[in-house]
Amino acid sequence: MDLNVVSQSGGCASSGCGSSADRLSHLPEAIRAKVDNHPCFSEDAHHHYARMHVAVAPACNIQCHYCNRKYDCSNESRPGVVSELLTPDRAVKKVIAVAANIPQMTVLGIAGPGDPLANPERTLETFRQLSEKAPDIRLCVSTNGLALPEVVDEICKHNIEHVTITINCVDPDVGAKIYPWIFWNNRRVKGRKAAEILIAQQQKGLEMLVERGVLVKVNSVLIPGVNDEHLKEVSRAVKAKGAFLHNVMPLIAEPEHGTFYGLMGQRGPSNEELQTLQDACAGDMAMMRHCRQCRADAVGMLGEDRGHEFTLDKIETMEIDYEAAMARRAEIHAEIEANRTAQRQQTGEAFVSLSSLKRGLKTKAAEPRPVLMAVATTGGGVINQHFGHAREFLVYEASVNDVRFVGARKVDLYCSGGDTCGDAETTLQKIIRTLKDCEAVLCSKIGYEPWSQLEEAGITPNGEHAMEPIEEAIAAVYQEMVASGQLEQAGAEPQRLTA
Ligand code: CLF
Ligand code: SF4
Repeated sequence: MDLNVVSQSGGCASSGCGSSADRLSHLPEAIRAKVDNHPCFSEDAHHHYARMHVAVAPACNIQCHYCNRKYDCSNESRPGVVSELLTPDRAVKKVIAVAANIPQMTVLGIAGPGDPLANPERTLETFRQLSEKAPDIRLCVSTNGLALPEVVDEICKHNIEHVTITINCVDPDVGAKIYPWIFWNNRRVKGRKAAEILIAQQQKGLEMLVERGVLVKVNSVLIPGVNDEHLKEVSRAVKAKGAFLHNVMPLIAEPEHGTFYGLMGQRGPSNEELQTLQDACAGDMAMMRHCRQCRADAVGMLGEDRGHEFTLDKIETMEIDYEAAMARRAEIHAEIEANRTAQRQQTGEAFVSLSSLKRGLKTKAAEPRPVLMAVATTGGGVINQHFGHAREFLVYEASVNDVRFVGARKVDLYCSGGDTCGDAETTLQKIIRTLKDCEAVLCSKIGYEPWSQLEEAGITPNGEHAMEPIEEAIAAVYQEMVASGQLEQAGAEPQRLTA
């Protein structure tokens, strides 16, 4: 079965696309059921559902040049983060507590702090207990792939439906620049030979998982000058083997993290470089663009971390009736699904109206140019956050074809009140720099000061679409921009279109 059918790249060009939620609608029912509420495997689900990680796996069997072992595995996490290590028993207690208190949680992932499959007993014991005690939670694991082929059958036994393999290259010459060594058959193997073994294991593991019906996401770290061009070939190769989704993440390399790349001054990609490469790979397979490079002990919606609410001492004091919590979770999931259906319908109508714009054009040259817009949201798929409270903005591209998600951009908190107000101007300038390629910011509210500075920077603040579904609101703002004539392409015959 070809699983590579989710298009997040704009997809159908002619008649107006469905929303990101609709882009799953053509998948076979069995696959859709596995991804529809997984916040990483479905872009739309990440607005509505949460995940958690438990850090049970301390050891690693390879060395990546972007990793310092004092910190979490950088194959999924932001470098420089240290997670609290748990035993499998404690991890299971924590999952039960979180699942009972955060009803949106649908997935438990193990992603570090080392490589989960280099710690097979701890990882598999955690999964084994959870598949018995919390059968309504999906299980997910992330690995560098070296030990994968040997544990694939164990993974399947424990009901693990989603696996992520970090594959940065399919060429050992490229690999030799990323991995100084691997630990293989009780000895350290270095250089090209190490990369050759790692690549062979990753590819074999991927094939074995696909054969067994497990959904595989491939993560790749984009390292400018090392594997940037090569990642297009990686995307083609993993698609051909049946991977479901490709997540190209930016290298984060700072000297203070003490990694090889950080210390040697290897730079990470700009937002534009990342987006260009994701677009180039999107021709070959479905791309994940909403990854937040979570901690190995992250809890909550993607982009938020509620781990401090579930420390071991707090968990000890919680009385949990998991049967009752499961029933409540099921009710809340039904409410979420009803909301999603309503949002899909509203967004679908907005998209039909977008496509009518296109039909009204005389020539391709007259087509209004696409526009990037940033959105402040706390989740739920709607515009519901004050500009000053946003810690990240979701960036979308609107065009006459559709509205597509481009990526999440983290920012410092502009308005935290109290003593930090003296820094506000500087922080605001940083936010404006982060959003410099956007032409509008949609939020529930915004203060006078940021409003005027955004306008001065050529970014139009917009608080008129509070509580509306994101894609619908963006489509409406885009149509207003088209109608005002501000998006006409240079040299095109002027047109005045109405939505
Ligand atoms: Fe965790 Fe990873 Fe499973 Fe998701 S995270 S193990 S697939 S449940 Fe998701 Fe976080 Fe990105 Fe990972 S946003 S870092 S891709
Ligand atoms: Fe670090 Fe993860 Fe690479 Fe291991 S696989 S070296 S933990 S980034």
